[in-house]
Amino acid sequence: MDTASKFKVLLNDPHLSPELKLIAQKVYDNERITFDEGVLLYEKGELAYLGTLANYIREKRHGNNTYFNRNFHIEPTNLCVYDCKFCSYSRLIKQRADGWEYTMDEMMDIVKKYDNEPVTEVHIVGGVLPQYDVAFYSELFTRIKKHRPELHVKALTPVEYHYIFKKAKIDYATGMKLMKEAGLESIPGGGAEIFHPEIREQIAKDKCTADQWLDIHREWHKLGMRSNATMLYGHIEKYWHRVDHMERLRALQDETGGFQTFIPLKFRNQDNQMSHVPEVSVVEDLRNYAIARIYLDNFDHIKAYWAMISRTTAQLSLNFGVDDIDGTLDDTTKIYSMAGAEEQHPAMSTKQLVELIKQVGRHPLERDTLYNVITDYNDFEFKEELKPKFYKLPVIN
Ligand code: V47
Ligand code: SF4
Repeated sequence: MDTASKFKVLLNDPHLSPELKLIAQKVYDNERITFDEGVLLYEKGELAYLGTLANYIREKRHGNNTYFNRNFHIEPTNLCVYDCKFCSYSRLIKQRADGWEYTMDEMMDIVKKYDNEPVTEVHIVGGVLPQYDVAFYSELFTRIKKHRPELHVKALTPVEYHYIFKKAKIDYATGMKLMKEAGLESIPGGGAEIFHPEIREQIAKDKCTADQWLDIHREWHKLGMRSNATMLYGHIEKYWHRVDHMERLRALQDETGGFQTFIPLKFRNQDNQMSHVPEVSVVEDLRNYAIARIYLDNFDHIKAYWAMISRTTAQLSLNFGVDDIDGTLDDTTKIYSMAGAEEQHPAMSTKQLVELIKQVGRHPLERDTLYNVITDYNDFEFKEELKPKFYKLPVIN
């Protein structure tokens, strides 16, 4: 049965409660759901029901298309002046010897190691330290673009921007303009966590507030630029905090249209100050993807970060609203493996990722950061297995 027929069966299901039927009808009619309806979906929506709604939206927007891009990460440091309770980095500032703090040249060495690799994006994000200031990052972006002009620089979050602009005594609009002039091309979705102060003050005290996070994205969008948004879910927040989070994003997206992708990030509890908080189930992960797809009606893409949730959950997510998988990775991303991600050395070759997508009947497309399609892998013949590479990174003591 195709997705639209499944939807019709659901609309005629005599066992479905009137409230859930009303929401289903709204989705069918392409109408926006309210805050209270979002909470109701979390409280009452069963997996199969949510999957039918989310998959309907997903296939209406993207058919079977499933996007991925080839990027690499630079984490400038794993030390941080902030003390987010969920973060494996925050405790390290007290044991500075266990950390790394890359110099500009060391970061450029990482970029150069990918010179002959078909990557299209560098994703730069890590801890916050005073030596990484406006001048440092401006020079880094400029040097990367000079070295490899076609490499898209997706870097830093409002957490870093708020910190460095405050130190430089410049406002967000001026700061983001300077970053753009230096070579920054988009902003990743990190640092959002949970916006509501009731939760934010407990898990991410002192770093930028929700309004500051949103203001920095707003200023960036005003420059005609794009960014992503995340939500760290499945810890001490209640369902309505998740809806509040998505509501704030949906409102800003109505205003600017600058967000490309929403990435729900599952809280992992290893080696951080919230290790006593249990992790949520895979069913909850899938329900959460589905509700995000339904609630964020003005976001084009919902992305699953496979290294964090396992390959199998990533495959399942493609039936629960997700149309984008991040990504072919090497082992340069430490923040998740340190927090207990499924994959301690997240690495997947393009061929493996393409197979993973095809196994569940979807159509793999390599995209660039702005979702221009680079290669259609549906009928692509791989001549040789491109093995993921493990690069040894310099360790700074
Ligand atoms: O903001 C930290 C999260 C984020 C944990 O934009 C944790 O394309 C779970 O934002 N359990 C940074 N999550 C990563 C990020 C991201 C990732 C992939 C793609 C994109 C994109 C953005 O990592 C942080 C925080 O929410 N994080 N610790 C943890 N224990
Ligand atoms: Fe620092 Fe980010 Fe970790 Fe918070 S989540 S401690 S801001 S690296």
